Amino acid sequence: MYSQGLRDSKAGDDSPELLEAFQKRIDAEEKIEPRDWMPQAYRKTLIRQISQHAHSEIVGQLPEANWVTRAPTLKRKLILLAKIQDEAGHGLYLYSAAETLGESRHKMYQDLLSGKAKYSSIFNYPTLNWADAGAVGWLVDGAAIMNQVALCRTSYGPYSRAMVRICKEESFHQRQGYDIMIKMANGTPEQKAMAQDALDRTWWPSLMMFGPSDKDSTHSNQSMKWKIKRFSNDDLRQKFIDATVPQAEYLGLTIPDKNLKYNEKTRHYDFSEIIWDELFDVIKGNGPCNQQRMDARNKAYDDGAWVRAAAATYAEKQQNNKQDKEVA
Ligand code: BYC
Repeated sequence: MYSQGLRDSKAGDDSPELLEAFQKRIDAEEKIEPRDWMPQAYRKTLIRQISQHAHSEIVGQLPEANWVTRAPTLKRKLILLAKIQDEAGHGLYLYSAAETLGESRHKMYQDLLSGKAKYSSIFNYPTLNWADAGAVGWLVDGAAIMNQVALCRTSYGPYSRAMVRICKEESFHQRQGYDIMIKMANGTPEQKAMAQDALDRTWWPSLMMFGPSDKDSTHSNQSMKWKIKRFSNDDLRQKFIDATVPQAEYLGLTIPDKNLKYNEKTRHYDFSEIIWDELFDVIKGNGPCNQQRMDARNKAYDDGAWVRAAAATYAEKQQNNKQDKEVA
């Protein structure tokens, strides 16, 4: 943990002057840096959001990992491996960004493993056919980019800087997914049916990635005031739908929503009500793959115990050698 000299209030004693000065900095679009004064609730909200984001990147490797051994060509396998490796990197940048707020990586990770911390609902759905690897890249990474491009302008400096690099990589991920979809949609009738099936199953869960509707979002108001979030959940969801419908049309695939229709007046697509009970159920741990995902993360952690022990022993030896040299 490399954050030192944290400066914020004790619970409840944020003075109005400090809060006002802080809000002025936010309104002036100044970035807040790790050693700056910040309200305790701002710090807490960031630790919550950034650590959940990091967990999503780490757990998000699992659905695609399902296809590494069965990717149809060596080239597809290499691309998929590179993408999954990028997701691990994103998780690490994000844990580092959260550490600058004074939270230890160990604590964040334990919260994931115990089921206390959330991660994105989307990763609790299975990837059943090869076209799912395409749909994940196209829709899941596509939704992620829509949300993350906005986060490049988030008010907390380390988070916004991490997002710039992450977005560059996510845009490659989205394109590789769409490239798989193009191939499948223009392939044999069976391949096109697989692409349609993947879209049918991934569409609604990808819309749920943006979170509950604005009226049910507990954190949005305050997070928007602090410019942690730059757009509301519903606004980003709408942007994503507007951008994605023409892409589905180009593929010759049908988005599974009978009410999806361009509205000339609003210049946006109208769409059906999302089944919110499904989102809340998955968040509570009752999605199709929640248990499988948690078991996989816990097993990886347990299997890696010897690596952590070896690394700690090596670090200790290095430290002792350094001290010996200093004494000599
Ligand atoms: N799933 O008040 P709200 C990726 C929770 S990974 C689960 O609107 P907020 C990728 C929410 O946490 C990209 N939980 O919250 C990786 C809150 O619970 P708590 C992941 C959800 O924070 C590998 C409660 O519901 N992206 O790209 O203002 C392969 C109330 O919600 C969800 C990020 O993490 C959900 N879908 O807004 C491929 C982006 N939605 O904490 C791709 C960063 C809501 O009170 N995060 N909840 O217990 C954000 O932008 C915001 O946190 C959210 C939610 C928009 C997700």
